[in-house]
Amino acid sequence: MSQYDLTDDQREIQELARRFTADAITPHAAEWDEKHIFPRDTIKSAAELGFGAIYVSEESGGIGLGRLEAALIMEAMAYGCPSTSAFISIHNMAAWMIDRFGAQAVKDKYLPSLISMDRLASYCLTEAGSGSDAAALKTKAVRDGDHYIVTGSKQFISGGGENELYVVMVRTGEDGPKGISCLVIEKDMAGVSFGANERKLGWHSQPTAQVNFDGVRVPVENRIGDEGEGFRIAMMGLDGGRLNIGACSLGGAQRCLDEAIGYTKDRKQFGQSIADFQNTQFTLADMETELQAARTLLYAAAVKVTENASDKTRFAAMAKRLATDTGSSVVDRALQLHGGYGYLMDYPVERFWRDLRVHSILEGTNQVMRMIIGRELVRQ
Ligand code: FAD
Ligand code: 2MC
Repeated sequence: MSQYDLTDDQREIQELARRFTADAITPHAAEWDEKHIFPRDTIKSAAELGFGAIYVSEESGGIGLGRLEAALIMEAMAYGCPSTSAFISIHNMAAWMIDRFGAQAVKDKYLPSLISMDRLASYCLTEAGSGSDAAALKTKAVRDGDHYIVTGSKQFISGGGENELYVVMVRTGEDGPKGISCLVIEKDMAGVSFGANERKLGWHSQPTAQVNFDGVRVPVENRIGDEGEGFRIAMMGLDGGRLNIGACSLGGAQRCLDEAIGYTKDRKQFGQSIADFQNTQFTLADMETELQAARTLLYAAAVKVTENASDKTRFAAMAKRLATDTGSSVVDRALQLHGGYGYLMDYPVERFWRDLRVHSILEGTNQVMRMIIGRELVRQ
């Protein structure tokens, strides 16, 4: 076994996720997209394979895998539907934050239902006035005895209005990152409300909505980590989330590369398969090469996050940047190779083109990724 190859266990988990995707995701993804169906039952069935708690510890009831295994699962599921795969990734990020930083009481309260995906979790950092500058968030949590009173609003929340639990970054102290804490807030707590489901270019299989808090009383025991630790916890969650979003781009792009190979072999123009044109083969060659390069970096970054390497954040940012940009570029070329048919909803490529576009924006824009990478380079 080569140093750079997957282990047998990793191949097994990849195969499991691929089979699940082929059976439960791929046949339905176009309909979910077209009709804006949120596939709650399919998501729940992913939990039966442990995919609701991929890197929640075994001690807490998760399957305790590493970030490379998580990336393999996300990549495999994105081959069918990047939007649904990414949704499951966000749930995993929230569950991991509770497991890694929560006290036993909050873990006992929430983890079992998150692991089984009877309850689904959102991650709430962004606000209308603070997207890239996340540490400027204003949602306020004021202590009142055994509770916090939470007031404010979160923007663009994946799963907003649908999910039962919200892992929310709130301000409990001073301005800036050190005044931020992390609370678990339930959908049914008094004072929680939701904006309309956003109308989006892609990611149609999942809702995105504003989440509003109007004097919501949240027990202090729902805090994850200490007061003032919320920003660091949020960023550590995103180290893994960014890998997964990158993996979703890789899976989606791989699907489109495979579609493009099949299509160009079948389609004839000028009396021959368009796959026989050198331009087609060169285009396919570049797509494959760039995809493999991005995948290699992403898998290396995933190992660094698992091992808590000192440069893990930079590697996760580099991997997210490269995988999402490469993914979109590969899908765009696949669409071009389909000619006019690539633009039609009769073929899957246009859906992947729309779904992957947002991966360069969310979980930190690719400009923010460059900022994280560049800052560290000049600091060294
Ligand atoms: P801005 O921060 O206003 O950025 C606008 C532009 O300015 C971008 O191109 C950006 O790169 C650039 N820019 C900003 N600062 C700099 C800088 N310093 N240097 C160079 N360029 C800069 N958030 C959550 O918390 N939870 C979710 O579940 C969630 N889900 C989402 C789902 C969808 C479909 C979308 C679209 C967004 C979601 N988000 C979520 C929010 C997402 O993380 C933000 O949209 C993203 O971080 C960018 O913030 P912004 O939209 O406010 O853009
Ligand atoms: N791990 C651990 N600690 C971290 C960290 C990480 N990955 N990143 C930052 N920190 C710490 C950092 O060390 C510092 O602590 P200290 O002062 O003790 O050293 C503290 O957090 C503040 O960090 P910075 O000084 O880097 O904060 P700054 O405000 O300058 O910039 C930036 C942070 C821009 C990197 C951050 O705001 C960011 O990532 N912005 C993008 C926002 C984002 O990704 N949003 C995604 C929302 S979720 C989503 O889209 C979904 C679909 C779910």
